[in-house]
Amino acid sequence: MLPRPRAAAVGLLATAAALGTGQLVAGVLSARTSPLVAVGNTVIDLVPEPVKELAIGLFGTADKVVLLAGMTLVIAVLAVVAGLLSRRSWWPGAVVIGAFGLLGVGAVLSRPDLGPDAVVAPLASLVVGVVVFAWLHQLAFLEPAAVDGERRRFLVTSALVLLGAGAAGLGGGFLQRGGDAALSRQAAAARIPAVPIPPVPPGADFTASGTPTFLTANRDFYRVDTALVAPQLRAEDWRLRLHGMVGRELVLGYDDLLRRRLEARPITLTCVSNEVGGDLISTATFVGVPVRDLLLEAGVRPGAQQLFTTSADGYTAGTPLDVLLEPDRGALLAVGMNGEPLPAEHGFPVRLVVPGLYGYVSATKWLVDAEVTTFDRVPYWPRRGWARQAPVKTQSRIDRPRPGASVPAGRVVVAGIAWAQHTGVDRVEVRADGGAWRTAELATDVSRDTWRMWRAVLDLRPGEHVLECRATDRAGQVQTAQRRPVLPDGATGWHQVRITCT
Ligand SMILES: Nc1nc2c(c(=O)[nH]1)N[C@H]1C(S)=C(S)[C@@H](COP(=O)(O)O)O[C@H]1N2
Ligand SMILES: [Mo]
Repeated sequence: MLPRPRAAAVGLLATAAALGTGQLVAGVLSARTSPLVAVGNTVIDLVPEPVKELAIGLFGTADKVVLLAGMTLVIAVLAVVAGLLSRRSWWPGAVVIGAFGLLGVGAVLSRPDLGPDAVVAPLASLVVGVVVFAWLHQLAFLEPAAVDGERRRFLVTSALVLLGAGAAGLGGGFLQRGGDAALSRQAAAARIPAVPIPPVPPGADFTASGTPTFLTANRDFYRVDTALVAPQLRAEDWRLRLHGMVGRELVLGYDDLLRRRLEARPITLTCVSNEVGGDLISTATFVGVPVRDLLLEAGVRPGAQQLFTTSADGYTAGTPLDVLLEPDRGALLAVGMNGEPLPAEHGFPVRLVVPGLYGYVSATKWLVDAEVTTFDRVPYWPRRGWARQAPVKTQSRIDRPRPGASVPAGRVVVAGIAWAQHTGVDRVEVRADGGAWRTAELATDVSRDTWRMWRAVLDLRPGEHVLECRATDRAGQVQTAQRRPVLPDGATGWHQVRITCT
């Protein structure tokens, strides 16, 4: 019988070799065919809604790292189990690893965005996993006569397998991060015509008092999507078909877009999964082609209700056409973000942005198809219980003092953000301990499509206090106190922050 540590090592090493191979082959072919990524993406699509919500609520933009770490742990445990099952003979473990490989093949085949040729990476992974397992297993048995030499041979081979797997995995990961896509993005920077970008007026934020900056740097911009790795597209290959209930179908390449009238607009994007007080909200200046121009050119036929958009990875969203066709809505097919081509994580080469609607009904990244259709076609999130219509709710958040902070009693500066995209923020009020509301000072107004910073000074006695804020939008709607969860169309309620004054 194999000693336990040796059996476990055989399982772990064979699995590492399998995963490394999968990553490498997928790096050469396409990142999304990596069995690891495909299984992860399948997990994302299959986990029940409450779990997903919890994950986004707990980990926010780090949810992907957490998922990958969890998967690694599960895989490592199964690899050890495979090894331990094979203490006598090689085949039980090989069967476990093979079954595991089949899971990868199945995951890749079930992806809506991948064809049958995508099985190459998971198949290579499966074969390497089983072969390496059988081979290491054979080496792992020690001939009593030649114990030392055999042990060294097993250790050296193991080390080489580990090195090879690591190199393949890293190399694959590097390739997957998109050599070609990254080059294409660099080239795009020079091709996007200079559009006059409205400067952010002085006084648009209160960063000195603890609010975010008015524009969010691209690397700090919140990220929410169902893609474990961002699709790596080249602008040169990009095509968008605008079709369905239209008079004339349009097929557009990246350069066709760039030749059109481009607009630059500061827009605050918000995720419907943003809890009261949450940080799934950011602002950028987007540059792109007005969606309305394209819809008018294609000619929307009577009876059409939504623009059903599909991303390169199969994700879908439905945006109400009456919103997109409003003369002053300002929806864009965006190519630029804060003076750069869209980053890969934010949809390079082209995404949709629509002021005033939560991202899941309006902000399709890696956009490749747009169909004018009725509400009969149900997109990704509404199929999972989320609303079809999702205007952003008037909300506000306290950024300073932080929850649990201890501050000197007396004059306490309270600062934060408020948003009511496409309506605009008219007023923000703050209070302590359920007392009288105090009207906050508002930062310079930039646009009704962006957030607005605010601050106020409260006079607080020593002891514990609960701070609350509420916004009023320009339609006169006061942010409701009623606490509602994010599902199905966005959280409501007042943000409360507990602090201690000393
Ligand atoms: N292709 C694709 N586009 C997508 C999503 C997605 O999962 N896939 N998520 C949407 C959601 S829920 C939000 S809130 C916004 C977030 O955009 P960001 O990641 O650029 O902040 O993208 C939207 N566009
Ligand atoms: Mo979202």
